[in-house]
Amino acid sequence: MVRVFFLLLAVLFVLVAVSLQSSCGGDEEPASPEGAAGCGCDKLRRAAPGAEDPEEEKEEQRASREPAVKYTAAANEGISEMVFIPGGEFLMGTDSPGIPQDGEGPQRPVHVDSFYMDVLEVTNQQFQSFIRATGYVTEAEKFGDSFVFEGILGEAVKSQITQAVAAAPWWLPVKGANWKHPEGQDSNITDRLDHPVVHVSWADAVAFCSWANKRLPTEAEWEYACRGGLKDRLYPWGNKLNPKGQHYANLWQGEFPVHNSGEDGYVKTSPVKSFPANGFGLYDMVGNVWEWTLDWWTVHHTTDHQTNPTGPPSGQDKVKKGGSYMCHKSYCYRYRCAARSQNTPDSSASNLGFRCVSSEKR
Ligand SMILES: [Ca+2]
Ligand SMILES: [Ca+2]
Repeated sequence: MVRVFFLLLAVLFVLVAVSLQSSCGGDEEPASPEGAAGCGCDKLRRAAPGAEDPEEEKEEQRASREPAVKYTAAANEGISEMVFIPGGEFLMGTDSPGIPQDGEGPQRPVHVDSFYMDVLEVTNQQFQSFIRATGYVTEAEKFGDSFVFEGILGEAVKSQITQAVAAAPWWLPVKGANWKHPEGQDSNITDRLDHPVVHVSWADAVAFCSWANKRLPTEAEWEYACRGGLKDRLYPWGNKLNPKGQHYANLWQGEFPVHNSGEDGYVKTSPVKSFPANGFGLYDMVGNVWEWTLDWWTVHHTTDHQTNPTGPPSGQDKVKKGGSYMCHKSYCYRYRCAARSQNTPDSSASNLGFRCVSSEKR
């Protein structure tokens, strides 16, 4: 049925009205780690009116340095458990990049100060508390749509869609899709309050963390935390994807994008904490949903030793880390700590979420 849908898609007028390129999509590339470079992860991009407006760009750049929206943090006490991440030195990136074009290398010495990090990806329940307390309206709600992976959509919704992302046709802009209606108006989060929130833009994530008196992690903090105290390993738990035949993250098993066997138990998002924590006690650092970071995107990195790096001062895209339930080695080998991808800050999708950090205990 999915193949039939792709055939239909091929004859449909493909508009790239919103080229939001979130996560791991597959790619027209062959099934090899190198092929993962073209997963279309960076194609999800809203063709926002006025995107060329230099004033708007400046505004976005200012927003990268300070929370876009500040809220009182009343009523959010204990909203999410945090764990202490002891600061230290680590090797960021890799000299054996799975996807060199993503700027995974070179490996470089970095120091990060101690901080606290949410143990879990921010859940629907937590995001719902934020919305109820503040009346915040997400960007996807303002735009009126968001990107949903076609493999998790019902036929009725799919039949009404006449657009797709040219470079990644499995991404469909779905009317009415947002954090509380993940697959469009007919869906809801009632039975997945303990799943990570999705369809949140970078600004939405910043707004939530600000409300909780927290902030997004820098890419360096995120990667340091991902490694869980291990040195130069691929994954938060080591170098083997499935030690002793066990799954350690919610990823994609099967042939992307046509068949997800769900061998790890989930074909979509999973409840947070469904897989083992890493050495720092953090869950789902790789897989489940991509996680926004504070940094602007660049693929050029200095090899000089850095302390608490925060990325370039400006840019067009924000860095996201960790891969998602859509990641498979053949198309999106991005569920490694050194892996990275990017999206425009206003992008949102059915596999992109976040977690917050704080320099002080919350
Ligand atoms: Ca899975
Ligand atoms: Ca994750």
